[in-house]
Amino acid sequence: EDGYELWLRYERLDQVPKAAPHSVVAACSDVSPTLDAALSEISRASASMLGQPLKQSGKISRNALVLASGACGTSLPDGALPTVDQVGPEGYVLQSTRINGKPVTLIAAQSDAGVLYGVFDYLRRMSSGDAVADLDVTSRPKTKLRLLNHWDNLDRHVERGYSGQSIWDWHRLPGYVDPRYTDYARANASIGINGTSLTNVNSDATVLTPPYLEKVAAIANVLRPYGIKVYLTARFSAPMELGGLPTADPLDPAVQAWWQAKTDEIYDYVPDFGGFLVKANSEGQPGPQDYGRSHAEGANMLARAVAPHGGVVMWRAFVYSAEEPEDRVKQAYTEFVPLDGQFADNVLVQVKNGPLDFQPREPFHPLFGAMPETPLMIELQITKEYLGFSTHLAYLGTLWEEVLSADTHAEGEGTTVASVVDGEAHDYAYTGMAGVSNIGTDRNWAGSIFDQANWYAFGRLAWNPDASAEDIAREWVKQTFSRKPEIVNEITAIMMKSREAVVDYMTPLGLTHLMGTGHHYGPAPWVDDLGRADWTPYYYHKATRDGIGFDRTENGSDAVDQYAGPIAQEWASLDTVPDNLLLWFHHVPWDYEMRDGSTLWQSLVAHYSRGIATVEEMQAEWASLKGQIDPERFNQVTDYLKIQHEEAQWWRDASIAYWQSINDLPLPEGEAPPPHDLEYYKSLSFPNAPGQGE
Ligand code: BDP
Repeated sequence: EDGYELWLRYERLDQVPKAAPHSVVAACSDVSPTLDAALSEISRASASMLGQPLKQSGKISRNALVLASGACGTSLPDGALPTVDQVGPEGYVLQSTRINGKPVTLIAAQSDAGVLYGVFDYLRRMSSGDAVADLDVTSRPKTKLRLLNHWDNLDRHVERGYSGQSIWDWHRLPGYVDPRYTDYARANASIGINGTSLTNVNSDATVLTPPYLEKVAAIANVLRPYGIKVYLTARFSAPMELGGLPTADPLDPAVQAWWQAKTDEIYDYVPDFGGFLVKANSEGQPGPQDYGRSHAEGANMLARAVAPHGGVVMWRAFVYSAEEPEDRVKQAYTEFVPLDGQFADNVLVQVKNGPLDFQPREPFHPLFGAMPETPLMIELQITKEYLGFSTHLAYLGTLWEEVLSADTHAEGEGTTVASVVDGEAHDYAYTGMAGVSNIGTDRNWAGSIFDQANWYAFGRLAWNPDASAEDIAREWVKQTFSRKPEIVNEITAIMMKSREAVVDYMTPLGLTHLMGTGHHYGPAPWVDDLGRADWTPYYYHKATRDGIGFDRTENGSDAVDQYAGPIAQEWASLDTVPDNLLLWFHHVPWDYEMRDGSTLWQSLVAHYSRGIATVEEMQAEWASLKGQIDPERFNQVTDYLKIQHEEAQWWRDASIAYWQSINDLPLPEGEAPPPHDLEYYKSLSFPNAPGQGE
C-alpha cells in the first residue's frame, strides 16, 4: 500500500451488491479506444472488487452492464440514449432499466468519453459501497475545460513541486513511453479532467521545436483515449528565440505568420491539440507589453493561430508590472477590466482564486463578475506552495468551496464565483477550471496520501463547482481508505478542519504572504528588504508599534472598491468585515476590540495556539485509527502530522517573537512564550528547501 493506486484501489467488497452485473456489453458496432479503456477499467475493477472480472459479451442478457453512445454505432433502439440536451457532449446517464425485456444497467452518453465518465461514476459508487440497483442518474459537467496545469520544466524539475520530479520523462520520450502515463490518464479521467498543460507557465520555447513536439505527440497518444487533450505553454518571445525574428510584437505580420506556421506544425503532430496557456508580462516573462501592446492584442494573435483548428488560448491574469504598484492585489483588475470585450472568442482569461497568490486565505478575486464579455477560468493551486508543501495535511476542498460559493453580487445577490466560472452569470461560450498540479514521480504521485485528495477534489469541483467539499472528502476516503462509516467519519472530520488549522498557525485574521523568501518554507514576517517592496512580508502586514494590517479602504489603497457595491461596503467597514479578512482590508491598533471582546493581540495569539491545538486533535484522531489502516500509509501520515505539529509550533513561536519585537506587548495570560528569541528564528536558513530560486 504505497498509495500508487490512488482512489482507484477497488478494494474487495464484503458482499456482492444487489443488481451487480453478470456481464458487460458494449452495444456498439465500433469499439473505440475510449470504449476499450472503459471496458478494461471495468474488468480491472470487477476483478478486484468482486473477485473475478466481468465477462465481456456480445449480447445483452439479464443483469448486463450495457455501454452505449451516440458515437459508437449503437445497436440499441431509438430512445435508449440520452439526448444532447440532456447530457451535452460529455455527460452520461446511469439507468437501471430494461432492454429487450431484460433488466440491465445502462451507461449511455452522446460521446464515448461520456460513457467512460459514466463507467467511472458507476465504479465509484460500487467502490464506495453505495447501492448500484435502481439507478437513475444524469450527470454532465458544468465547465467545458477541466485542466491540470503542470509547472514542469523540460529538465524534469517541477516548480513548486513537492512530490519528486516531473512525470514527463522528456529525455526518454518518444522512444520510451512510461506506462505510468496510462495510470495518470485513468486517474484524471475518473474525475472528469479533460485537458493537461504539460509545461511550466515560466516557459521554455524548446518545447515548441520538432523533437519535443514528437515527444508531446507520444504523450497525447496515450491520453487521447481517456478524453484528455494536451496543451502547451507558449513563450511569447519564441519567434525571436526559435524563429530568429528581431521582434515578438504581436502586431508584426512576420510574427503573426511565425505563430501561424508554428501552430499548424503543432497540429500536424497533435491533431486534437487543445491550445496555449500563456503567462506574459508577469514576473519577468516576455509579453505584448514589451512592444506597447495590450494583453488582448497578445492573446488575440495566438487565438487567431489556433482558431482554424478549434484551439483556445488561456491567458493568465496573474500579472504584475515592472514598476512597483501602490497595491499589488489591485493590478490584475486594473489591467484586465478595461480590456473586457476586446479578446477574441476563443480566449479565456485564467484568474487565480484570489488577487494575491494562492495564500491559505484570500478574498475571492475581484475580476470574477467584473468581465461579463470575457470568459474567465478559475486557477486553483493543487500543489501546496503556501500551505505546508506535502507534509502538512491540508484538505483544499474547503478553501475552494469557500471561493466558489462566495457571492460576487455582480449580477445581483447570488452571483457566486461558481456561477461566473460555469458561465451561468454571463453566458460565457467557454468555461473552465485549471488546477496547478501536485503530481510527480513519487510512488504516491502527490507527495502524501492526503495530497491525493486535493487532486481528486479539484477534478470533482471542476465537474461541478457547486459540489460540497465534505461530500467530496467522504467519497475520496471511502475509495482510498475504508468504507466503514466510523473510519469515514473520523478521516473526513480531520480533513474538514485541516485547512483552517493552517490559516490559524500561519496567517490568521486576514494576514498573508508571511512565508520565507523564495522557497516559501516557514515563517519570515520580519523580511522587509527584498528587490521590491511587494515581495516582502512587511509590505503585506505593515506592522508598527501602533497597529497591524493593510489598509485597503478608501483611506488606503482602496482595493476594496474593486468589489461590487454590497461586498465593498461589507468589507470596507470595521463593523461588518469578517474577522478572517480583517487585516487584509484594515490597519487596526493592537488593542482593537474584536467582536468577542478580546483585543486584536489576544485574538491573534489565540489563533496561533488554536491552530496547533487543531493539529494535536488531528494527530490524536489519526492515532485512534491504528490497526484499521495499513501500516505503510498509516505510518507515513503519522510522521507527516508530527512534522506538521513541529512546524505549526515554529510558525506560532517565530510569529509571536516578531510581533512582540514590534508591539512590546506581554503575552496574553496562559500563553507560553516562544522558546527562542527572535534572532534565533531569523537566523534559520533553508538554502536547499524545495522552491529556492523559483
Ligand atoms: C507563484 C509562484 C511562482 C509562479 C507564479 C505564477 O511562486 O513560482 O511562477 O506563482 O503563478 O505562486 O506564475
